[in-house]
Amino acid sequence: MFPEEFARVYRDRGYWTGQTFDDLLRERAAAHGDRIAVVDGADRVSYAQLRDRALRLAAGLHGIGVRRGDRVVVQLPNTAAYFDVVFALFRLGALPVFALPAHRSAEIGYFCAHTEAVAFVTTDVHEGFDHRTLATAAEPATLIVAGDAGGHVRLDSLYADPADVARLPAGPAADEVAFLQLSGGSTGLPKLIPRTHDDYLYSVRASAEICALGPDSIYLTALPVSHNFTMSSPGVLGVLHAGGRIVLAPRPDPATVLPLIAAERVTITAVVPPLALLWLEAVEAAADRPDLSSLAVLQVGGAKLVDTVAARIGPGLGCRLQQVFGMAEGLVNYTRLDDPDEIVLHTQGRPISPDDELRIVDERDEPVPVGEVGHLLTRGPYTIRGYWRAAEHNRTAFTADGFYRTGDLVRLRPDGYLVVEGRAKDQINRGGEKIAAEEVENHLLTHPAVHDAAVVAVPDAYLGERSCAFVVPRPGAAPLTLPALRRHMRERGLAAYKIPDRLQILAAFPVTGVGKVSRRELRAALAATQKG
Ligand code: AMP
Ligand code: DBH
Repeated sequence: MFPEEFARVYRDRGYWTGQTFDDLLRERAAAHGDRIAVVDGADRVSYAQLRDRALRLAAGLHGIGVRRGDRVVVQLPNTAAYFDVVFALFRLGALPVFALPAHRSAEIGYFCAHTEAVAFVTTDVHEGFDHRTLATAAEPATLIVAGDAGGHVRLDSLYADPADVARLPAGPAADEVAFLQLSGGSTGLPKLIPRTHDDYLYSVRASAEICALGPDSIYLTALPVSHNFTMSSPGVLGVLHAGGRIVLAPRPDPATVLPLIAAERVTITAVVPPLALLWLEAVEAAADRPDLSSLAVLQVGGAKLVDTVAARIGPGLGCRLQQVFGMAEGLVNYTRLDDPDEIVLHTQGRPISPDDELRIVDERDEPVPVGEVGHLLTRGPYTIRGYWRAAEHNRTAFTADGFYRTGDLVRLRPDGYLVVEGRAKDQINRGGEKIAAEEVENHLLTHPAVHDAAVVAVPDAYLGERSCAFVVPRPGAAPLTLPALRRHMRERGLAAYKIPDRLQILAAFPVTGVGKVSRRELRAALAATQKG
């Protein structure tokens, strides 16, 4: 994972403490067992109960053969069961692979196959989709279902007796990989991100401090709980570290979330920019202004927040805005709670750690002058040195000396704050949901009427960006329509957010000069036709 000379420094400086996720929960349950850790509707789980549930589930999972080092794909909505499952796996040293509720058979099948998962934990029916239908895609992984299992293994049946807990083998060490997080990616197949207990918990502890979390903090989980932002910036793990309370929202729409903030006296929550705008507009339009007096901080991240919306958040919601620019690969930047408005409204923050190293470089990896836009490269105590089982991709995704190429174009201000100016990677950022152009193109190419395809971002007033598929039809094929193409993608089991929003038919792709155009140049040329 990390070269030994770096690991030594990160330990010496107190970043890596040797604490595992299991240690964290044990310590918190001992310190404030009776306090409520998780609120999921009527279900209110104390720290002691969470610890007990996780251990009994660990024993049950061990009983069906889940072992230290095994991978288990986890796809759960924002429910208390999520915490039981991940802390059970952490106790065993089995690695959760964090799928999103939006993922379908294409993604789940790939995650299970690529990680050789022994089990796939999901729910019964969520937002109208029957997740049990993913069983075939997940095979040979055992399907474990929270809720009505329909003949598969019922999660509820796996909570073993306390006696079995006592017989559990020793758990993992803190320098081992704890889980695999997803990358938004820019390649044909999604990449998986191995995070260790040591490195991740450092980012969690430091984030909790930056965000001033304490035992009185009440964090609303509006985004999917397994998203890296929600998990760790400071997210649900930051709250557990601080001894605070997590309130789970089943979905992030204003009608669900605003009453929950009022009823549970939520103090902090995290959203992507389109949600911030949606909440703002709902509050401004409400005849009866919802009581948001408890809300101290709204974190916004995942995609660039435009200045005009940033300026409306404080006055409109009566809370402090915090911009968060992070990535599941590691580096997370925050504006600080006591920063002046000029910084909070116009920058995407500065790194967590004094040992986060940033390089802003040009196309030849040469540093650009301070204040100029360049590619952001980073290395540090909680940034990965390579994707999981992706040796070839890692040769280009990282520099020879271990810096991660973020693919983001940024400007570093003299005061150390970053401004995100754009992106060099082949990705669409659809309101915080990342889409790899090549992955979608590969699916488009399976349609019999598609000769060639390129997927690019087009500007969108609400989401920031949407995706547009440029398609060159196969000669003689029946005319292509967007609904037909979208149906084809759905039938292939692709997550809905990756399915192109728009379709543009072209007789041929533009050719610049002689010879073959690179896919990158092609996407850039097509995107340019969409501006303005
Ligand atoms: P991922 O690597 O899939 O975790 O996605 C992280 C990427 O999301 C970053 O590299 C950025 O491209 C984008 N991102 C996250 N937060 C922000 C932000 N506050 N402003 C602009 N882009 C962001
Ligand atoms: O977009 C992200 O991946 C992201 C945004 C904010 C992230 O991973 C994070 C904070 O930790």
